[in-house]
Amino acid sequence: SSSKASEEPSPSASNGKLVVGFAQIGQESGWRDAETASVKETFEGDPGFELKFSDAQQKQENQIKAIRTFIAQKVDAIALAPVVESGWETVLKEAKDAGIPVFLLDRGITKGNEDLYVSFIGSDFILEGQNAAKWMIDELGADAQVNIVQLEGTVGASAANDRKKGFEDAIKDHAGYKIVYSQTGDFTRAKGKEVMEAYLKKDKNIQAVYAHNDDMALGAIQAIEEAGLKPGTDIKIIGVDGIKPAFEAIAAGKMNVTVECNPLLGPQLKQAILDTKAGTKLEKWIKSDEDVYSGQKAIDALPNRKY
Ligand code: GZL
Repeated sequence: SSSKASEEPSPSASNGKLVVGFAQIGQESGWRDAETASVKETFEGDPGFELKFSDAQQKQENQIKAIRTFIAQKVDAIALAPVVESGWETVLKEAKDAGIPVFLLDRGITKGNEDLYVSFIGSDFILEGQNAAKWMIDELGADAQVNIVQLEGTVGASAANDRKKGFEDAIKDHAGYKIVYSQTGDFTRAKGKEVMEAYLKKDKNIQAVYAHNDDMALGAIQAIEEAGLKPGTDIKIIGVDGIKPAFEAIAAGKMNVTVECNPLLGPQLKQAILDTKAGTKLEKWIKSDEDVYSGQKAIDALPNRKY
C-alpha cells in the first residue's frame, strides 16, 4: 500500500486553506441547483476552505477537463458528480497518482473502480425506484390494470439506471402493471413535457407516469393538462427528488407522490474531506436518509421544505 506520505497531498497553494475542486454536471434540474447552492454555501462560508467550481453543461468531457485543471492546480480534494457511470478510470487514476482524494457526489461510477475514490455521498436509487412502485401498488391495487409511462433520467446516469431497475423489479410480479412507454427526458422539465406530449398524441389510455425526477414530472403534468386530461386524477404522477414545486403540485392535486432525494450534500462532503485529511477511514458509501411524500403528509411538509 502507498506510504503515509504519498497519501498526504502536497500542502495547498493558497495560505493554509484546503482547496476543493468541484466538477458539477450543470443546471438541468431544480435538484441540482439546490445541490450546487449547498456546496457553495458550505465551502464559501468556511474560511478554512477555497472552492473551485466548474459547470460542465451536461458534458462528460468538460468534467474530465475540469478534473485535469484541478490536478494541475494541486487542489487538496476533488468532488465529482459523474454525469454518466462510465469513462472515468483514466482521469481518476491521474488524480490518485497525484495524491488527490476524490469524492463522488450524488451519482456513482461503474462498479469495480472503488479504489479510485474515497466515498460516494448520495442516495440509494434502487430503493427510490422501489418506493415509487410501492406507492403505486398500494394506491391502485396489486391486481389493477395500470399502463405506465416511464420518463427516464439522462442516458447512462447511475440515478436513471438504478431508479429504472428498482421500479421495474418491484412491479414485475404484478402482471397488470405494464410500462407501455419508456423514454429519457434528460432530467429536464422541457424534455419531460415534450416526451409526454408525443406519447399522448398516440395513446391516452395510461393510468400512471413514473418520472425519474420531479422536473420531468412537472413537464409531463403540463402536457397532460394541454391534452385535456386531469393529472393527479386521470393519470397518477410519481416523481423523485422532493423539490418544492413538486410539493406545490401535490397540494394542488396535480401530482400524487414525490420520493425524496437529498441534494443538500455540502456538509457531508466537507466532513468527509476533513475526516480524510485527519486520516479517518470512511465508508465507501455515505448514504442519505430519505422519505416518501404524498397527500396530507406532503401538504404538511411543504412550508418547511428548503429547496
Ligand atoms: C440524484 C441526481 C439526479 C436528480 C435529478 O442524486 O443525480 O440528477 O434526481 C438530477 O433531478 O438531474
